[in-house]
Order: sequence, then C-alpha cells, then structure tokens
Amino acid sequence: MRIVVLAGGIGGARFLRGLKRAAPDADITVIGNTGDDIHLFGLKVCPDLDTVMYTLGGGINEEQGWGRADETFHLKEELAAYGVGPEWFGLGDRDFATHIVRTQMIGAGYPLSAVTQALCDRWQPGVRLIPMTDDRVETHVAVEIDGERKAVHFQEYWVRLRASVPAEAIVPVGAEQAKPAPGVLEAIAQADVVLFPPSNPVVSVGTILAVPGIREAIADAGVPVVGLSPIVGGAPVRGMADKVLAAVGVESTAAAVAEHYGSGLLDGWLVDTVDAEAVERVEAAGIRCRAVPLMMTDPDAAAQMAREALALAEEVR
Ligand code: GDP
Ligand code: FO1
Ligand code: CA
Repeated sequence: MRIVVLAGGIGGARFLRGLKRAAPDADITVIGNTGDDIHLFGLKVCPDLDTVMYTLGGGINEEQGWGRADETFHLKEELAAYGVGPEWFGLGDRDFATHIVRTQMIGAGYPLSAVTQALCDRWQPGVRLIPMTDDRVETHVAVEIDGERKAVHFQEYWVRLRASVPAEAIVPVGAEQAKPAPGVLEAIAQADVVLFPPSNPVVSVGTILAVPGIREAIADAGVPVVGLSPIVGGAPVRGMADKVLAAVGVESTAAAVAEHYGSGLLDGWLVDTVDAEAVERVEAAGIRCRAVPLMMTDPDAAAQMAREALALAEEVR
C-alpha cells in the first residue's frame, strides 16, 4: 500500500512512528512542511523536516520532541560570548552539524529535496521524506506589539514571543510562487490513501496545502483522505494551534478543524473519545467521523491511531 502523509513536526513525526508500526510493509511518502524554516548564523534550519528525520531515525530528544538527544550547547554559548545571537533559539552542537551539511550542499547547488534525501541516507527514517517545495517559503505571523502592527517570523512568534500575543494573520510568504518539490505530485497521484496526521492545521498542513498544485492533486487523486484531530477537548495537545486557528477564524474544536479542511478535501476524520459529541457535526458536513483515543502517549498508542485511520480509509473507499 502506498501512503502519503502531509506532516509538520512533533505531531506528524510521532504519528508517523505509529504508522510505520501499524503498516510495516507500506510504502510511506512524507511531504514535509518547510514554512517553519529559518536562516540563522548563515545556516538553513528546517525544524519540521529534522523533527521527522530525527524521530524516525532514532536521534530525537524524546522529552522535548525536537532537537537531538544527548545535546550540548557549546557553540551557541561561544557565539553568545561574541554577542552573536539570536539567543532565543536553541541550536545544539549535534543539530548544528545537520544545518552545516544542509547549507553547504545548498550552496553547492543541490535543491533542498536532494539535500533532505542525503541527510536521510544517514538517518534511515524508513519513509521517503520530501520537502513540500524546493523554493523558499517562510511563514510570518502578523502581530500587534505596543500598538504597532508588524510581521514576525513564525519561529520568533512561537519561540521568542511564546505565542503570548494574538496572531492577527498568518502569511506563508513565497507559497504562491512555490512549486511542489520533485516527487510530491507524483507520490500523491500514485497514493492509495492520503493521511493528515494530528499536525497543526494552519502552520503545518495548511502551509503544505498552500503550495499551488498540492491541494488540487489530493482532491483529484480519487483516494481516501483521512485526518486526525490535533485538537482534543477544545485545545491543542501542545503548541499554539489555538492561536493560529483564531487568526484564520476557526474555533479550536475537533469539529471546526474538520470543517476548515472541508468535505472537498477530507473523506474521513478521527476525533478523540472526549470529543465524541463532534461526530454528528462532522458527519453533517459530509465527512465520515469516528471517535477513538487520540493521545500519542507512546508509540503503541500512535500505532493504534494509525490503524484506526487506515480502517476509516477503507470504510470510505
Ligand atoms: P510541530 O510542527 O512540532 O508543531 O508539529 P505538528 O504541526 O506536526 O503537530 C502539532 C500539533 O500536534 C499540535 O497542534 C498538537 O495539538 C498536536 N499533537 C501533539 N501531540 C498530540 C497527541 O498526542 N494527540 C493529538 N491528537 N494531537 C497531538
Ligand atoms: N522550539 C522551542 O520552543 N525553542 C527552541 O529553542 C527551539 C529550537 C529548535 C532548534 C531546531 C529545531 O529543529 C527545532 C527547534 N524548536 C525549538 C522547535 C521548533 O521551533 C518548533 O517546535 C516547530 O517549528 C514548531 O512547529
Ligand atoms: Ca512546525
């Protein structure tokens, strides 16, 4: 079975680890979000691609959910001693190596998709990981600080400001001009099922869908498209999905997120058992819906969620 998954960082990566257990023989292609990417110290950092790669490759810091296990921060401290920041973004020594290799290869002319493949040669994630695009896309967040409206990079909004001010708009800068990376549209066209993991619907899955051609390819593939809610009990399990959903006028409920994707895109939707009352509303929107446990407390729980998603896909096929 060929499965395509549109993934952000932690929610996508943990779900994928479960999917690999649930469907060990499946051919899994992951289309990764690059809207979170940021250039720091002259290096290109791709947090969501790296989170997927490290999680599936066994190098992730499990508690944190991002960055490397057994990490140290000597380089960051030395840079800070020279007064070189930003200090608010925690790049570790082991992680730096990834960004150096990536930036070096891009400088030599390789597209991000080829670089990602090369990095995955080391990590062997067991899936084909493709960035949504080789072009530069950067998610910016419009905020009002001290009465002044300005746009900040998504990482600045989340990591420096800790999403403490309301997000007024989310702008995937460059998305309109971006082209899907080689292999993206082909993978979707050849898929037997497309899954939306419990990733952020706005700044992860939403950004991927903002690359012209990807949404259309999914709608045209004629295969089941099934998603899992990242909102449980009216709030994100972690992160700032509530803030960015508010910016696009969507309430933070499992049902509203399904309606936001819409029946033109989604065939099936899983909500957590605590949100069982949402099933009726989602089905009224023309999307088949089931309530099952959706907390990824460990890889087995994530695997059970993947089994439920694949079962729902068969039901709507
Ligand atoms: P990010 O890029 O690291 O923010 O990760 P993603 O976009 O892939 O996923 C973020 C979303 O994952 C957040 O909105 C969380 O609510 C959701 N999430 C994290 N852990 C869980 C979980 O155990 N269950 C569910 N249903 N959602 C989760
Ligand atoms: N998240 C933080 O909350 N603080 C950090 O200092 C931080 C550094 C960082 C470095 C590399 C990387 O791949 C991810 C990192 N993250 C950090 C996570 C990242 O900002 C976000 O969780 C995702 O981009 C949100 O989608
Ligand atoms: Ca992300």
